[in-house]
Amino acid sequence: MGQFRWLTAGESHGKGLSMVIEGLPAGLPLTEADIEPDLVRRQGGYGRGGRMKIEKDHAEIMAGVRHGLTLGSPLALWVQNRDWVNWTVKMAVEPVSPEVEIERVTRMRPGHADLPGALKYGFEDVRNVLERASARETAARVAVGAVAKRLLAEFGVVFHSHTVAIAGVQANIPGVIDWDAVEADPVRCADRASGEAMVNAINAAKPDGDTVGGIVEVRVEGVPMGLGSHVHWDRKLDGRIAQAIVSINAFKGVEFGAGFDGANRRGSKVHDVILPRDKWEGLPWRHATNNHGGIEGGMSTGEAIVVRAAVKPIPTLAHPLPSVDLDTGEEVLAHYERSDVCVVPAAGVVAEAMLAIVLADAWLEKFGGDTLAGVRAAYDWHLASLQPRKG
Ligand code: EPS
Repeated sequence: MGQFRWLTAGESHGKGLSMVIEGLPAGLPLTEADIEPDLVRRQGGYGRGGRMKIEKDHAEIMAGVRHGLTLGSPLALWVQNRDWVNWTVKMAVEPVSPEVEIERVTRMRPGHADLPGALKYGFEDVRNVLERASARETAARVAVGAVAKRLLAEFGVVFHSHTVAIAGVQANIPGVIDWDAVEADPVRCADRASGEAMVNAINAAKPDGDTVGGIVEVRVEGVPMGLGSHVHWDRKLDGRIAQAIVSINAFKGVEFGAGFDGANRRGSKVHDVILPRDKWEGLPWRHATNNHGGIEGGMSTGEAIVVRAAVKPIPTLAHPLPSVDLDTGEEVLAHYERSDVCVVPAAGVVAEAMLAIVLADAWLEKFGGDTLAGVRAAYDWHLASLQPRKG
């Protein structure tokens, strides 16, 4: 743990987002073009608000790469906020003259960080909380996640995500998913008819000034058996993934494989039979099914890692809920600026990024080395070791 270390900084309407990653091996091919596609994917999805028309996220590599290869030194990234030009006074870094009146936010939004954040940090202006609590920060996570994916791509690890539900509309998930169709779908749904119904649900919420949440699923192929560990609680791969996923803004739940549904079945209908060697295809030690979602005993099994997560409706409502004023404690309507009706399609991309970060960390813990060649040698040795013990 802590092999792939990273930090983000940045306020939603500040100058931009800064990221530092420490622990990448030297010699990994990396360019800004490797990060771009996920930033574009995160900005899309039906139901976003006006902000996404302003931003055009691009991650600039400020340090850690020379001539297209990582140096083993910290990688520094920068994503500019295009909206900053509209906030230079309200979000000025330097003190502003007392003559300039800065309108404070005091009408706290239920469901946001406003109330506990303002009280905990002693603020009189809720903006000091909401700027950092904003999901703008997920752009930083996606940039870091794209770097993690670039490392894992060297070993054939592939990430996908899709929308399983929006506003209670459940997707009819096909047995084999056409991932290009998911990327082309306005809500990133694997079934067009279900996606259409989801779009209708978003359209129905908008005139009511309301928001909608949903469920996303991430599938990761190509992770070998043996990442994570059974020996201690904080080394368990599923525990680490759960923490990372639930740390994403508005995420309220996570499940692996059969998840909550598995809790209602008998054991014989949940546990995945281990297949004998004459049935292994490609990988060693295959299972007949994947209800375990690719992780058993806190370790990857070699099957696809399948994680689903619940995303609550975002709390900034155009028709605000009743709330309380920070100054007076009296009832008021909650603050409203501008917001999204639905962020579920983008949430899948963010969940992919967090999963990639945890897997890159676990990868470097198991196969770590100062150079990409060293990581590859440890990986190759591990794969070769995954054989029946006798014969
Ligand atoms: C957000 C509110 C909206 C979103 C924002 C998250 O921003 P604004 O307040 O500028 O309208 O668009 O998301 C992003 C900026 C982004 O890049 O995803 C919030 O309050 O959480």
